[in-house]
Amino acid sequence: MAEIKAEPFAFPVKHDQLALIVIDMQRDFAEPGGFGASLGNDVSRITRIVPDVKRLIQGFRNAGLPVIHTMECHRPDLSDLPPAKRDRGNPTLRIGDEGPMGRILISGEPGTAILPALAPVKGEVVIEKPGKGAFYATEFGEVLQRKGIRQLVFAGVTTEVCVQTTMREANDRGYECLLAEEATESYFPEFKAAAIAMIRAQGAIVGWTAHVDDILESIA
Ligand code: C5J
Repeated sequence: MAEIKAEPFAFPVKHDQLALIVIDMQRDFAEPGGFGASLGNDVSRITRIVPDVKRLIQGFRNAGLPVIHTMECHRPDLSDLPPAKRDRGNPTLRIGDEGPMGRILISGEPGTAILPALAPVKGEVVIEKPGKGAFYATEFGEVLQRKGIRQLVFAGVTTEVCVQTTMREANDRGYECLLAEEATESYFPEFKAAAIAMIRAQGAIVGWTAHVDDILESIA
């Protein structure tokens, strides 16, 4: 059985069932003027992981393995945005408001797009999700089933919100999940560290974590 060096123990990889899931690498979370910045966050933390996310994506593409992207966003009429989500916190710009990159986290707006360096290529699935998890109110589960995918390598942002939520949803549905440590980030370094520790605690209770180099080596 092929393995990826991982924590808390080796990940038993089945390459014919493996996909990379890139969570929400959107301008709204990574650039000044977007949603992340409107909440008072230092978005430069997010842009720093772009090179590692990029080489992970490239490795999967080179190996002919699926890359699936997600985007957190809402319909222009806000019909999929619960008031509880819109009104949460005290941002300078709320979801749906007009900002310097268009309407915040609205499908089709410039700021909602995936960062150009990580843009999907022809044939790659992009899941638009109104929640933090990728399974809620989307076709994500059906896409995975249709493609015969059972093992998910995760990259993207933020570690403790949309990445961890999706990993937990996937874990409950029977998927084996592996988080690429250098290819995920939080606005809060202590939250990233805690999420990594939680995921792999108690014998990989939510999943495994591994270094990007070790993942790439296994699919080369
Ligand atoms: C957040 C996300 N943090 N993609 N979204 O609101 O993690």
